[in-house]
Amino acid sequence: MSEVVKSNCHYCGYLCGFLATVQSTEAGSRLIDLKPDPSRYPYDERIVNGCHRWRMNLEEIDGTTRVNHPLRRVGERGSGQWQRVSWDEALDDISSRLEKLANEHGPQTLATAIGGPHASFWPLHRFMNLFGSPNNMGIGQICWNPRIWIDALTYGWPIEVDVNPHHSGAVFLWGTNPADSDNSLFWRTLIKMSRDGTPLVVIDPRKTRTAQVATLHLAPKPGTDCSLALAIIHSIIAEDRVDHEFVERWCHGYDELVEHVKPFTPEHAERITGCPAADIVQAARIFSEPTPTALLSGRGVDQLGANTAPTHRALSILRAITGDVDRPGACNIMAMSDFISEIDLEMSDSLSEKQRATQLNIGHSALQSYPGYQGSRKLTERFGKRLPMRYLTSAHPNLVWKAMLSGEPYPIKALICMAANPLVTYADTNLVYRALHSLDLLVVLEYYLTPTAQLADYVLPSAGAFERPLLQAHGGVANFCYGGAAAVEPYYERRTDYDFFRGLGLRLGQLQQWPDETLEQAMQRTLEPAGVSWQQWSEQGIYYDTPAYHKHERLDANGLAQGFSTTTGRIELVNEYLVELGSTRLPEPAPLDEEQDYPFTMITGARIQPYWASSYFNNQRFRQMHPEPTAQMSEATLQAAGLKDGQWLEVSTTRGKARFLAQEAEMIDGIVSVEYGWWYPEEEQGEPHLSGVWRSNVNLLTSGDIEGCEPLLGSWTFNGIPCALRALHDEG
Ligand SMILES: Nc1nc2c(c(=O)[nH]1)N[C@H]1C(S)=C(S)[C@@H](COP(=O)(O)OP(=O)(O)OC[C@H]3O[C@@H](n4cnc5c(=O)[nH]c(N)nc54)[C@H](O)[C@@H]3O)O[C@H]1N2
Ligand SMILES: Nc1nc2c(c(=O)[nH]1)N[C@H]1C(S)=C(S)[C@@H](COP(=O)(O)OP(=O)(O)OC[C@H]3O[C@@H](n4cnc5c(=O)[nH]c(N)nc54)[C@H](O)[C@@H]3O)O[C@H]1N2
Ligand code: SF4
Ligand SMILES: [Mo]
Repeated sequence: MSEVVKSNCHYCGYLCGFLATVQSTEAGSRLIDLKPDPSRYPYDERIVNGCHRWRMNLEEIDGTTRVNHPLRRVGERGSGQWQRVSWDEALDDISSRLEKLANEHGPQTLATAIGGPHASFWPLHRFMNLFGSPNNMGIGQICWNPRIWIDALTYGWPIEVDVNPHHSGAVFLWGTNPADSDNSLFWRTLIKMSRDGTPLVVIDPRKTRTAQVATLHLAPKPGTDCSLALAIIHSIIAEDRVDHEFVERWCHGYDELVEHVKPFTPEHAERITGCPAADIVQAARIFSEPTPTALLSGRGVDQLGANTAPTHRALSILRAITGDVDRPGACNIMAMSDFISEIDLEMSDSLSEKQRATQLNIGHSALQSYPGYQGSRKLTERFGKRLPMRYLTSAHPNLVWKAMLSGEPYPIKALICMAANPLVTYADTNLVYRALHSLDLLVVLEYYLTPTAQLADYVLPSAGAFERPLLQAHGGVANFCYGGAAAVEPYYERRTDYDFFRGLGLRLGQLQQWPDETLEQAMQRTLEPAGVSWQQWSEQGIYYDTPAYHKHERLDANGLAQGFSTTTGRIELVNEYLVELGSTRLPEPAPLDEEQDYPFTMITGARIQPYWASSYFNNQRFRQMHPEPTAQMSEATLQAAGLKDGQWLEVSTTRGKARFLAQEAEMIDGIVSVEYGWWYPEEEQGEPHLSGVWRSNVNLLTSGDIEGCEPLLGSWTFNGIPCALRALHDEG
């Protein structure tokens, strides 16, 4: 007997809807066919046709390379020898060991590590809040958080960039390459807009596929973006193309800004960034046309170490002085959700002040911390809004790894890793490796035996797409969520990550706080306040409220305009709250990293298809499409380094070395763009090989040392790292 169920792919954050044919068998329900579902958000025929990944679902759900049973380490850590155990045995043992460690060292001795936006992380955060540990670490400091924080403090709440063919007069893409990082309609919309004559400006050191369709491409030296943005602001002011009416009424600190940007002339920026002054002026003119301009930034800006926050501040000012805030075709200040939002799901208010004060970031990231959060909450709460707390206050990975190794300022003895592969994706693989080895308890929730999982005490099998319901809610800062129901029960002994944290919680006295037996029930409860039933929602695949614009003009009960929920009630060009936290009044570029003997500059992790971070390297078809890890550079750089296109080379930094295949590409000279995520799932597991993690893993070359991180957010540098290049004469 078979039936058709509406469910979702989850091989990227887009969560396309599919019609899943499910057959009942003696072994349980089985997924036997998938068809794109035109009835549900975000269906687009061209997306699924162009997508390399979704057909993998049918092969992978029954995959023998997946982790299918709870595994306990036998033998030395990393020996690659496992014993199958039951979930109850695993949960009983893990919970009693955690209890013992907490009694000895305090609950903060347990850390968690999370990854990119694959999963619902709130069950992990809820567990940690109730357990009493503030020490969740992630990659937020270099992905998403910088933009969310700076926009929230400049405009009072995060924005959604509104690239809209009907309204946008121009589009700026700054350090983002949707041609390769986004399977969605967004990229196709951009191509169409650019064909229809909407000016598209791309700011990227590489001539990416996105840059190839641009009207104007500015290729700055990595990390010089703040100077570039300040020069664009300078030029807009100098040519008197500011939206004076908007600025006078709604912005704070404009006169100071005018003084501040005086030295940042286009000619000055040309010397620093390498972009021609005439192009900078042209970019300023395009940006400041009276029609709305949509400006979207990406990881090129988030991963600039000390320059991350200043650059974001300059970009947020750019939107403000041209009136491109909460305006259709530019951006929308988002709403708090009608359904239960992240902050309440994660139960952040249950973590005591005393425990918050132990978080490993205090004194190092003034904003990305509990005190930083509390100050911002006073501002957003005036408009009844609360940002998610756990992710935006996360512990700093570098301090957590070092606490594992040194016991300072206190010991970190246990780590739970969920939907993350820190040995490959976090900065400084050697440090991460030594830290993982020092642990008393390492638990990894995974689909695969990743290099990180190979070092674990327990690897627990997670339920994936079609085996679990999905509800994605834009990190708790917007009033929309999308996803759908599971199609089948999890195969083998896989369980949802929710089940794991609930199972642990119930064993550790969190009896009241996990009322829902299943993830689906928890999601039904999440939707209740919005007045939609689970059936209704999963049928449609989305809950959505039409965004309102120009909300600052709304009148309150006293007839006063609402303004923005910042310290001054205006858009803060001079950011009073950041000043309170010890930052400069206006954005100032930080010096770039330089190292003697490392004459080239490395950027890392530019997205490639068909891979995703450290995932899908097990797919043989993909490996044929893109067989080797590359280091791209211009013809002149190849020559300067004594390399040939297609030759293996060694890239080295002060941290280490790794090998890549040289590939000629159009980009500025002196820069090398190195792929990230590489390991070899087909190769030998366990120590010392760990499926080839030591060969071409770019994070062997990166550093997250706290001393070099940005002081508000703790962002480290993945783009703009001094490196050396050396030809290799073997096969790699
Ligand atoms: N040098 C350098 N490093 C980078 C970057 C860079 O540009 N340069 N980019 C950074 C960025 S932006 C990000 S987001 C990170 C990504 O880093 P990660 O998130 O660590 O990497 P992924 O490979 O995406 O995912 C890790 C694992 O999650 C598992 N997984 C997927 N879904 C689930 C789930 O629902 N439950 C569980 N339990 N497991 C699941 C996958 O099998 C995979 O092994 O990398 C960061 N690292
Ligand atoms: N195929 C694929 N898609 C993905 C992912 C994946 O791993 N694979 N990862 C997902 C994740 S986790 C994320 S966060 C998003 C990221 O999405 P994007 O932000 O679009 O990611 P990137 O392709 O890394 O784009 C960053 C661009 O910044 C440029 N850049 C590097 N240094 C600088 C600099 O100093 N200044 C400027 N202006 N630009 C610079 C790089 O050349 C690169 O083209 O993609 C998501 N989509
Ligand atoms: S774009 Fe492809 S991988 Fe992403 S959800 Fe849709 S079908 Fe899956
Ligand atoms: Mo990311």
